Amino acid sequence: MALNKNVSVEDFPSDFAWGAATAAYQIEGGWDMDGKGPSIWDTFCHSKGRVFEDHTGDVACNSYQLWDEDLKCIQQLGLTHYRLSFSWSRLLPDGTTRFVNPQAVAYYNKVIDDLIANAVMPMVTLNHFDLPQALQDHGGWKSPEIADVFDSYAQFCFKTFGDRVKLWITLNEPSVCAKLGYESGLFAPGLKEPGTSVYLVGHNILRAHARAWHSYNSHFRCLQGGKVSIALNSDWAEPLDPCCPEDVAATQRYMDFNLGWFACPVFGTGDYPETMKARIEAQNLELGFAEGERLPKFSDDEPKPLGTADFFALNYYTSRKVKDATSRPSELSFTGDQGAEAIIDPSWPVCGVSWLAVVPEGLRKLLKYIKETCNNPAIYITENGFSQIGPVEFEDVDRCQFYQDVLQQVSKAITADGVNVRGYFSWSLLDNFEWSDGFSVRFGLFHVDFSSAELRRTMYCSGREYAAIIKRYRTYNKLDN
Ligand code: GBH
Repeated sequence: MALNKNVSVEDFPSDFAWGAATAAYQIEGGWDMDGKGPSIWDTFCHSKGRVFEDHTGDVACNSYQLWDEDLKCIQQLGLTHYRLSFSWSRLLPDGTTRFVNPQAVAYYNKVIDDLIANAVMPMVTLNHFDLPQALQDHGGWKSPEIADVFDSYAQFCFKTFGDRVKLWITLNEPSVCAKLGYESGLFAPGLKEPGTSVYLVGHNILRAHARAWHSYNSHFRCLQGGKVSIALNSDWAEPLDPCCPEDVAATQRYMDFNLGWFACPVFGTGDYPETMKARIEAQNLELGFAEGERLPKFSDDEPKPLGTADFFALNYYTSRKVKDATSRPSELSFTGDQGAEAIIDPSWPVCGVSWLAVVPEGLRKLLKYIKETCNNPAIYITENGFSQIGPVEFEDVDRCQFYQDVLQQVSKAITADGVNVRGYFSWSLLDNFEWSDGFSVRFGLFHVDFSSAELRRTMYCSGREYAAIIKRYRTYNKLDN
């Protein structure tokens, strides 16, 4: 089947970021090498029955020792930007600045210097799910002290790497961290405390992020001139029955409970969405909680989250149809509070994992929604991708078509909807450790042969496709001469 090639590279601004993304625990391996402390994902994977076939990130793509191979992949794609995350417990083994691991500093210095020597801008996420275990032992994201500890870690990173790193993401996907880590327990630390911890965790993440942004703003921005944000993931949602007012309201609640939970405090009103506060209050009454319980309030005695992002960092994967669920018996859970059921439209193709319905046009609609509800921010799409499962297909035509389609949607958002999209990062550079799915799900532009000792990287057809788009863009903008 011939590909429908439709990306018009001339629609993208001449300083657009063409990137790919990874995360430390998913690629690095070297889980206890050179003085690294354990993270909650080390603990989680080492206890049986948590992850698909008990896979672990002990070795993963071994990027800790094979960074040179990753760099070759980045060069082959012609990326202008690379998004990576630091392993907090590699840099600070017990999570605090009491002890700094010099070998970790040397490793990330080399990565950053090599990127810059190749004219690739690093975008660094300070923490992508892998909280130091030592901090989990003190309550992790449930502990109010975590905001200060994170701030110290962030300041240490700004001080050490900020002369060269100009794009920072404090934390990745707070809603996933809170919901999967503390509500469903599918991700580390694996706690199942539905309807309660999820809001406390979300709150402390916002507090931690706000502190780090303020630290950057007061002590580093002037000298280093970089930008700081937090990566928020969101589905795009539409009512199952657009003529049913309850479904329409439920759809707004779904957006508010997922995106608005973090976007409203940072980009909007400075507080949680009204729909969220109202539903949780109503449920509190029904379930015998006191007024104001469960969803914390922002205190006047510390930095507020409003305005603490220099751009919008969006991770988009999929879309949902939404149906009202408020008439169901009250249940103590995040979904119960949300009062909305999310459904995959049967006409949408699903790639690899069951949650990933492929809806490229949802990205364009979501970008427009963010423009309209978040004050027209500069937006980097910090993750977006397509997975494969089962026998490896090097000629991954569906993924090739996906990148064509999704980038066409981004170009329409820019040209037709006037959204200020500044960059696009494919998830992911490499096949890697896909959290609770282990190595069974492959998101890479490069295949990694996990059965070979060398962990050989081989470009998929979709990698060539993405490289060709970037090449056309570079030629059009005369970036290579
Ligand atoms: C991203 O999250 C992560 O940032 C990245 O590390 C990851 O590799 C990538 O997705 C691909 O998965 O098991 O039914 O409860 C995207 C948001 C949230 C989507 C969790 C999948 C699990 C659904 N993800 N969700 S379920």
